[in-house]
Amino acid sequence: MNSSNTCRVCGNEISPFMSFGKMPIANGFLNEIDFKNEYFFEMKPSFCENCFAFQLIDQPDAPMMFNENYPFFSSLSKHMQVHFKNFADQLISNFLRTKEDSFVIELGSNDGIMLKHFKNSGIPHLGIEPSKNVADVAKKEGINTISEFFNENLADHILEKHGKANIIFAANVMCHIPDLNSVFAGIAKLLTEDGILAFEDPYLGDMLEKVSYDQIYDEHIYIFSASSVSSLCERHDLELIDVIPQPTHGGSMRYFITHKGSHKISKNVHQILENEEKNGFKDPTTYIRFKNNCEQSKKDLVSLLEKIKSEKKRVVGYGATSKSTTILNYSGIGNDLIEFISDTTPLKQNKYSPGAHIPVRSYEEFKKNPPDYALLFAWNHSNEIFEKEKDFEKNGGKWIRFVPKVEIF
Ligand code: DWN
Ligand code: ZN
Repeated sequence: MNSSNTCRVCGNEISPFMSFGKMPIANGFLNEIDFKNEYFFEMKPSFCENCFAFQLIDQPDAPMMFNENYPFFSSLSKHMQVHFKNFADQLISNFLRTKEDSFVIELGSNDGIMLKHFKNSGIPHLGIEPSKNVADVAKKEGINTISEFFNENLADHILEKHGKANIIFAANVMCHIPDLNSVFAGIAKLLTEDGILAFEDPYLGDMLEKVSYDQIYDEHIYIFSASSVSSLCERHDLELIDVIPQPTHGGSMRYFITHKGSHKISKNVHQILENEEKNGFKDPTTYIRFKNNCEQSKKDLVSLLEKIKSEKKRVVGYGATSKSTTILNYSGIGNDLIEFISDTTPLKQNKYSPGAHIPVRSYEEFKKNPPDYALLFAWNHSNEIFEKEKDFEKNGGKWIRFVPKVEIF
């Protein structure tokens, strides 16, 4: 367990502003025989008043979360495939002078969903992906990948072997890594003088506004704001030069970072920092309000599901997301309220959801026996899902969502 009562970024004292209670490994889908040995930790978020890093007090050790059984494969979403193609195109056209003489690195490259576009353009590249089974998928596609955790040490090895990188990028990865100082120190060494770090993660502003507290789970040790990213950069002589909001994963932010003084700072950066200040991101009372909103959202969801149960209607979960582990365990929702969760990932199917132990079934079962209500756990993929579920709606099926508020629609 990685526990800290001091801020992992700046060392300031921190304390939790709430507890979500006992949580299992969010992607620890399990068999019945493993119920008795299931691992739990108390999930308590906190906020650093010095460097503004929103973080968990405790996080399970990395190999408990990312290992050869990691069940999340980015390429399963068609919309995310398009998103990452666009991200790759943006980086190639804006930040690479030549293709062949460049070198790019992706941290947490998963199944190669983004890096393959660099490979296909003949750009020397390296993916770093600690979950071996996922890294193997990328390797099979001919994408150069090593299965390691990135830190300053690994950066030294890469530097020795490959030299400096023109672009380092990461998507939905940085917020998973507890020792960001080691990661940023490594990045500062690895980036060429005019190199660029581009990364994106769920944005604190969206989470506070939409009460999407399901963004918080073991893997997501941080939820970033521009203020916290900017403060982290300063510690490493780096500089936040641009930010671009993204619609993915329920509202994300893409950050562009360089060595200090090497690029012009966009006005977006000044604007977002001002907005965050104005909207109370640095004010502890904002987080007390968030806590109250989480409690209300949980009450609303449980009473809606209980009402539906009393009407003897069927509810099935749609998407066994990591996020659903937080919703189900914080709200105490189990198999009595949700019949099963439908998911397209073979590694999750015919297992049970972490902690709540709701059976996970294939998508074919959802199609064969559609419920009265589908609880939209994969709400961040709404557009993609609604496109393919027109029949469900036509046949009288209804959706339940809990972001931005609990409702049937
Ligand atoms: O940061 C992270 C993000 C990027 O991905 C990781 N820590 C883990 C993971 O989080 P998640 O599990 O909450 O991600 P998704 O993308 O919301 O998961 C969607 C789940 O729903 C997958 O298991 C696939 C499934 N799904 C489905 O059954 N039918 C997804 C779609 C689009 C569908 O149509
Ligand atoms: Zn701090």
